[in-house]
Formats: sequence, structure tokens, C-alpha cells
Amino acid sequence: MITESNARMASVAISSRKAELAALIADDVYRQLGLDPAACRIEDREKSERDIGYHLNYLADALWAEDPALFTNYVAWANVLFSSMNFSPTVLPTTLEVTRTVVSNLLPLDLAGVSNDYVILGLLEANEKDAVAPSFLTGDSPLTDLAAQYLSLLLQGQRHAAVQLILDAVRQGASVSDIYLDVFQQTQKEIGRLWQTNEISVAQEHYCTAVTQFTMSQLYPYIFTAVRKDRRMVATSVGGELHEIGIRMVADFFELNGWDTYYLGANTPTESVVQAVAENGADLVAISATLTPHVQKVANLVEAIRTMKRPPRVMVGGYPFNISKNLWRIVGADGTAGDARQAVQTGERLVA
Ligand code: B12
Repeated sequence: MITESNARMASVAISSRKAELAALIADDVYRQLGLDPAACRIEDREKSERDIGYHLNYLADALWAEDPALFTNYVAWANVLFSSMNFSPTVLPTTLEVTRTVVSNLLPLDLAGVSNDYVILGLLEANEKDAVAPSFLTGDSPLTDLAAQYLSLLLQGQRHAAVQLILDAVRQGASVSDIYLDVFQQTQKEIGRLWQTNEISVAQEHYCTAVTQFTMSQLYPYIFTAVRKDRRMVATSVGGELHEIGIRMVADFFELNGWDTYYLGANTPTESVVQAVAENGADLVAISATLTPHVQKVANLVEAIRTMKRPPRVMVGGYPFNISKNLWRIVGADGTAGDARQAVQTGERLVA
């Protein structure tokens, strides 16, 4: 039986003993795979403990949020990643099986039970032999072909042609919001998938992302034209979070809808966000996190905003919030939305 407090306590226990757990798990995994832990290279050992540390982070965060989906989604992702890196298919299941035992042995019985339940669910994903990450460019949007052409130009390193393709589409009547969601968002997700499946390099991913940010800027003459509403929003990614395009899209959609936005970009420290919220007299704060291990920082930021003299409404979103439907409540926010278009609907409702 999974109880709220046990899951939270298990999360804290795992986080606080992460290094110790990772070392014990690595030792046992080596043995199970027929290797001598004492004979392996230091670099390999460090990499193993780092990867196990990531698994433990996601396990602890899923327990903190009381939602196993945050862990199983991560394991499914890691399964595809490991297979594209040609890891033996036994590595991930063995690591999780050992994690299950080591964590269970180290935690008090009631906490071990809940952690055990979560790891078992992760093991089901890890044992999925034909794990694939399907393409994001197969949707039924009329702009799917345009997205495929745009991506193809990006992958050929033809940024002038890529930007031109989008500007032409907008001049011919495509709406900026559709271009954002059906071309840029889908292309970014596809780039992530291609990186995950080892089909493109980190450099290619960086190049594509940079061109998309540039192309978004080229569309600003179409964005900053709406009749103003005398509504203000501060938009930011939480501290440590380097993903910023999603929250930038959210801010741009609010601009398109007549709001004045103060967009802070990636990795903004809590105190700076609070200061910006106060200075701008924001009606609404939009906070983004892409990595699940940043979700507790979102909760801290929401809490800091709540202590302000006149706190605005708070909306949160990003990858983990799209996996775990109740997570926005757990971090103490007033609402969430799955994408930039829905974010405007939620925001308008929250300040109405
Ligand atoms: C570009 C990119 C990067 C760039 C970001 C650069 C930048 N300037 O933003 C860089 C290189 C920094 C990066 C780094 C990493 N990345 Co990265 N990245 C991506 C990529 C390819 C695209 C992100 C993006 O632009 N998405 C498009 C936007 C529009 O989508 P979105 O963020 O979901 O936003 C929409 C909604 O979620 C929602 N939304 C978002 N925020 C908010 C906020 C509110 C309030 C609301 C209401 C709604 C909302 O509305 C948005 C618009 O519609 C993704 C792939 C993906 N699937 O997204 C991987 C991805 C997110 N990264 C990933 C990883 C693993 C990493 C790294 C850990 C890699 C590493 N080993 O170093 C690091 C972590 C860095 C860090 N500390 O944050 C994984 C995450 C996997 C997982 N299970 O968590 C992904 C999914 C790639 C993959 N398929 O493997 N990354």
C-alpha cells in the first residue's frame, strides 16, 4: 500500500544517501555482469556511479511527487538511450534489479516497500526489449510537411534557407502560433529524439536549436502587434534549468494575446525571479522545468512567490508536468497547461 508520507520519506532517504547507494549498487551490478568491481577503470566506475545517481534522482523525485510515472517515463527514455549507445540489453534491468535490493536493504521496512513498488514498475519498462522512440513528425497537422522540410534544411546546415522557408510560409498566410507549435516545437522534439537515438550529434542539436531561436526572433514583427490588455506576466525557467524555448514560446503566445511579458530565459535564481515579479507588478508568473530533478526547485520558487506582499497567480509547465497530471498541485501552483496555446487559456482564466 503506497501512502503519501512513506513515499516522501523514502524520497528524502534515497536523496540523502545517494552517493553511498550508487557505490553499493555499482559494486553489485559489476558482479552480476560477471566483472570484478576492483579491476575496472576509475573512469568507467565514475560513469557507472554517475548514471546510477541519475536513476536514483528520478526515483527519489517520483517518490517525492508520489507518481511512479515520472520514474517509468525516465526508465523508458533511458532504455532507448542505452540501446542506441549499444549497451547490453541486460545493463538497465540488472541495474534496477540491484537498485531494488540495495535500496530495500538500506531503508526502513515501510519506506522500502514503497520504493520497491516504484522500482518494480520501472523494471517493466527496462525489460521492454523493442523500445523505440517514435518520430514527432508524423502528426496530422497540415504543417507536418513544412516541419520535415525545415528539419531537413537544418540538418544540412542551411540556416538561410531554413529561415527563408518559415518567413515565406508566414507571408503566404500560415499563422505564427501554428508555426510555433506544429513546426518549431515538433522539430525540437524530433531533434531531441534523433540525439537520443544517436542519429545526430550534440553539435547538430545545438545548431538546430540556435537556428530555431533565431527564426523565432525573425517572427517578432508579427508577434508584438496585438492590442494591449494591461496584463503583465513574468516568464522563466527555474534555476539550473537550461531548456528555455518552451517558456519563450509561452511568453510569445501571451504577447500575441496582448499581454506585456517579462521573459527571463533559462536558469534564473529564485531571488531574481521574485525581484522581477515585484518590480514588474506581474499578474501572473509562468515557471518552466524540463528535467524532473528540477521540479522541487519549482516548488521552492512557488513557495517564495507565495510569501510576497501581493503574490500573483502562478502557472507551471514543461516536460514533467506533461507526464504527471497532478504535479502542478503538488508544487503548489494555481494551474498548468500542456503547451503554449493552452497556457494562454489557463493564464486568462487564472487572472479573470
Ligand atoms: C534543445 C535541447 C537542449 C538544449 C537547450 C537549449 C535551450 N537554449 O533551450 C541543451 C543543449 C542546453 C540541453 C541540455 C540537456 N538536455 Co535537452 N533537449 C533539448 C530538446 C532537443 C529541445 C527542447 C525544446 O526546445 N523543446 C521544444 C519546446 C517548445 O517544448 P517544451 O519545452 O516541452 O515546451 C512546451 C510545453 O512543455 C509547455 N511548457 C513549457 N514550459 C512551460 C511553462 C508553463 C508555465 C506552461 C503553462 C507550459 C509550459 O509549453 C511549451 C510550448 O508549447 C529536448 C527534446 C524535447 N523533447 O523537448 C531535449 C531534452 C529535453 N533534453 C534532454 C536531456 C537529457 C538533456 C541533458 C540532461 C543532456 C546532457 N546529458 O547534458 C541536458 C540538461 C541540461 C539542463 N541542466 O537543463 C532529454 C530529457 C529526457 C528526460 N527523460 O528528461 C530530452 C527530452 C532529449 C531526449 N529526447 O533525450 N537540451
